[in-house]
Amino acid sequence: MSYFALSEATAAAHLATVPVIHRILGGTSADWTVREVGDGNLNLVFLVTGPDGGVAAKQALPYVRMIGESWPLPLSRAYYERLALADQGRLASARVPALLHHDDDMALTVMALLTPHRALRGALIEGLRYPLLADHLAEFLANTLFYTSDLAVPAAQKKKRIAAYLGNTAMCRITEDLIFDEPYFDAPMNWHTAGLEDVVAAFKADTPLRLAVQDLKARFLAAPEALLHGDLHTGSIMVTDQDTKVIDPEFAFYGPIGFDVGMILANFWLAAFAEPGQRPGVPSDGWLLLQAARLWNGFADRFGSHWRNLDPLAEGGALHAIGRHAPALRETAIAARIDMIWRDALGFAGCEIIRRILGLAHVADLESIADVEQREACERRALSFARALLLMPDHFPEIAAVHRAIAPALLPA
Ligand code: SR1
Ligand code: MG
Repeated sequence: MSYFALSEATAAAHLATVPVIHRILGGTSADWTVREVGDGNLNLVFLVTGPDGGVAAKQALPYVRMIGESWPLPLSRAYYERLALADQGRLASARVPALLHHDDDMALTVMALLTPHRALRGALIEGLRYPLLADHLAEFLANTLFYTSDLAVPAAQKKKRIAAYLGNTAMCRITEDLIFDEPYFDAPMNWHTAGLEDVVAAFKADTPLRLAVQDLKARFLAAPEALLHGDLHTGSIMVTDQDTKVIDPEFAFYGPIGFDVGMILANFWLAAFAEPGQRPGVPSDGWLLLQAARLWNGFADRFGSHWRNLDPLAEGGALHAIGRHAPALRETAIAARIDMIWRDALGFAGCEIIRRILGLAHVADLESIADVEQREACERRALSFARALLLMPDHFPEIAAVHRAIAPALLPA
């Protein structure tokens, strides 16, 4: 079938041609309810419910939804998303939605309906708390990043997996431009809260900052360490009290492990910086920073455990060999590797915070602060912190040091 964009009017009839979907929904397509709920920047998302159950159908558009047809984007991103969902599903099955159906021609992926889940970003803005969230995210990150890396996968096999994702260039290009370049020059689609003009000008003129960001761009471009989600912000996470699912891996490719880790930490930190503006006068309960710490520490612990649990006699990945030839060095190697990931994550987090305030794609955590002066104050504090992450990583040898630096910014406005 050749591609056409589905609508609320046509989605049911189209999905009714897929037997597995028909079985899950029950009845006939006339009994089904379809709602298009996509609120991300790129795609259509249909929630379809029938007498017996529901599904979520995600369809790529041939352009960037938030901008329109003037910014074309290949449908092939749906192919890479399905590939990543399958790979991540093997490594962290409880943390990704079940894949039910995929159609490359229609750029359509149908997944189990996540209910009663909701997107994490909106829930955090409302001040909701989730007891298992940080552990679940640590599990997702450690499993997907460790078990696709050179620690676990033999070199020839790993190169084949890198190759399998190499074509996702248009999505990588969005990240290359929007995160690492555009916030630092007068890109036409940049925008910012009124009042931040001095910071915009200062960042453009900040040579050490721009060079630090370029170093991270170089890591992003040329460090295929593991299969990344590639866009791990709080809008890509669905939650309930008991469950966490990571969705939307359409930016997936093999890149530096610290990128995924830094993206999600940055989004927790952005939520924390937004809190005083969201709830003026209310002291922070510190939960967001606690989650960031639990997430990082949980990730580092699991990453180390996965390494220690590798079969010492198996071939494993190329970086596993040291464990066989020099077992006494293994603990040092684990600590050094985790430290490298931490350093990268700090830098990538700094880039993410800056682009979410000065670039094209902002976050609702800050944008929903109605009082412009409050918003500007929160954003100034976040930008100054992000600059410190990029230029003074030695000041933050562990996450507790980061949180000591952030804490004063969380005092009631
Ligand atoms: C044009 S796409 C803008 C942003 O939305 C996606 O979710 C990614 O974060 C991308 O950078
Ligand atoms: Mg997305």
